[in-house]
Amino acid sequence: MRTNYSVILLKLGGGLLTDKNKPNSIREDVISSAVKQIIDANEKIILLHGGGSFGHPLAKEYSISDGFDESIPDQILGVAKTHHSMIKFNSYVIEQFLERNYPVLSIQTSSIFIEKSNKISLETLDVLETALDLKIMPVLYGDIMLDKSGSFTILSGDEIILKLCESLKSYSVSKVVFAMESDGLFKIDESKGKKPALLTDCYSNELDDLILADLGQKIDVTGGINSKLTHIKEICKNKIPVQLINGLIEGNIFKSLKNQKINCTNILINE
Ligand code: IP8
Repeated sequence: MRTNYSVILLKLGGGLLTDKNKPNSIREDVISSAVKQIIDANEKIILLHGGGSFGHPLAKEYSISDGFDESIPDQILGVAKTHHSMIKFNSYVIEQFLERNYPVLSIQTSSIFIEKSNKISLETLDVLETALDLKIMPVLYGDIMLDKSGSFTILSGDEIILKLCESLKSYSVSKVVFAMESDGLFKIDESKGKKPALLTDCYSNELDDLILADLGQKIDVTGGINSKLTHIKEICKNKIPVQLINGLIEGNIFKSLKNQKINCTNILINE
């Protein structure tokens, strides 16, 4: 029995949860604090996390985002290894919730998304929406995605968020929150000698004129800040506000989920 509930989509960036410079390294304190804040907030949420030091190094080593390439040794094995590495990372996150007796359900991204004729197709949302109905928090993650034409790629957490914003049927998304390692988006500030300045409140129709400062993404195979901006623009087309927050600042995740004021980037929707 579904009514039209609203849900928050929260992505914990892989760079926030892991040390991207060290393969398979977990920032235990950061994850533990994020988990606690999400439980304390007690809101209806779909949680996503990025690949961090589990997904990106392998995806890069085997050029998974570029698709099937016979000339790359063991590339197919690399697809399997990348997926398995994400499962291990995801299991750690899931365990943190279960240890605190909070019901979560890991949903395998590569089992519900597939690429068909250059379009990402979402096979079913039923599991996700039924989990929400049952007050279980679905948890998805950046993963490999198979392509019906006999190839594959990487599906990032940002892309999953966009797809969910476009496709959820019984739930409306009240906002999308990206928890990252910085306070939000930084723009080039001409008045300050082109020094980067935090973009605080901004309307979605102002996004096209933005020149963002790229503060470095290191090993990211799914694109840097400009790719994030592209996704944000698409999310906003669905009339959904977006907030980018610093997940390293204690309490920020909780405050964001509770709509309390924080120093961050808020992308607001034009009426
Ligand atoms: O960190 C990438 O997801 P993202 C996932 O959300 C993999 O871009 C497997 C690299």
